[in-house]
Amino acid sequence: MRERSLDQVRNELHSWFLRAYVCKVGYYAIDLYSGRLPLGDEEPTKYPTPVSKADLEQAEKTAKEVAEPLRILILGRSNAGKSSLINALFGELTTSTDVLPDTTQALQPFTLSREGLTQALIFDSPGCDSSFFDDKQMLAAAGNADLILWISPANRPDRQIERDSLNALRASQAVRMDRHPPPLLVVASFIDRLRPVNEWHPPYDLTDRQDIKAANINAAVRAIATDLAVPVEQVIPVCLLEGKVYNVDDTLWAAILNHQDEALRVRLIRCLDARKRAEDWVMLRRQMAGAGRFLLDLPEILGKHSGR
Ligand SMILES: Nc1nc2c(ncn2[C@@H]2O[C@H](COP(=O)(O)OP(=O)(O)OP(=O)(O)O)[C@@H](O)[C@H]2O)c(=O)[nH]1
Ligand SMILES: [Mg+2]
Repeated sequence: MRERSLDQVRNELHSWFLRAYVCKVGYYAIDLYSGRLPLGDEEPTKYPTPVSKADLEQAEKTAKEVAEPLRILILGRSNAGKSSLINALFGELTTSTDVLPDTTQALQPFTLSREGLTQALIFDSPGCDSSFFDDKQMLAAAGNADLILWISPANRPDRQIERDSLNALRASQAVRMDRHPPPLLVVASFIDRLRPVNEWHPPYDLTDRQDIKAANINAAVRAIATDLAVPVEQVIPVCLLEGKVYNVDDTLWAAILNHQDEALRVRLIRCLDARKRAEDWVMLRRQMAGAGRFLLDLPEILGKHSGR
């Protein structure tokens, strides 16, 4: 009798494991051969992911049902002009800036709606060299970003801190084979502080070698591109000082829009990943429920067989 009961349990377990196994294999086979196409019919960006939903609530203080926003992350060292860039993009005072470092002490989302740009969440951040923002926090924020704007002050040639942070960022992106790294634009701020310091007569033609200020801006852009290992055309020189803002609404904005398609692809893969995680949880829950039901039924099954 005991042997027969054990046989029965073994058979039940065997078929349960087999079912779970077929389920899992089927799931990953679809995932693999469909090139990570969504398993459902719905557009994966139609609703915000849980992380964006929380950020939208923080930014808007209301819970609206909107599509997944494009997530733009501003990074850079302390006092680089990260918050000033937010204000320049919004055209009004949106976040605090100060000559003292560590003015921004936490990641702060803002909703950004501009013509030509998909509804976006733009994140101000503390400096990458600040005690308020360690590498882990920076990498987590970058892992959820579709476009990164790295602010580098043109008048500070000591860029090792920035290079180290960017290297950490690139290393973390390199190991994520399932994700596409977000495009990175470098915004060279403080160009008004380049020599001759007292001269400020924009617009500047960077190809004009006779103009010392323009030549110095050009040299700083090239130095930043080399120091941070980015293509020179991805470095945009700007001035972000309130009242003196230069090159943001035209050149920087055009560069952001130029990278929008790539950023939207990053958003799609990010949403597919979020959906897959959610589906994994649903499947795990289902399997746990199935296993629970089987274990609950087990005494009855055993009783039936022992009574036979
Ligand atoms: N001259 C000049 N000043 C700038 C420029 N960008 C920012 N500033 C000034 O630099 C100071 C620091 O700017 P923030 O925007 O607060 O810099 P941040 O990167 O947000 O700094 P933290 O939040 O402390 O990390 C402020 O006083 C700004 O007005 C610029 O392009 N030129
Ligand atoms: Mg700030």
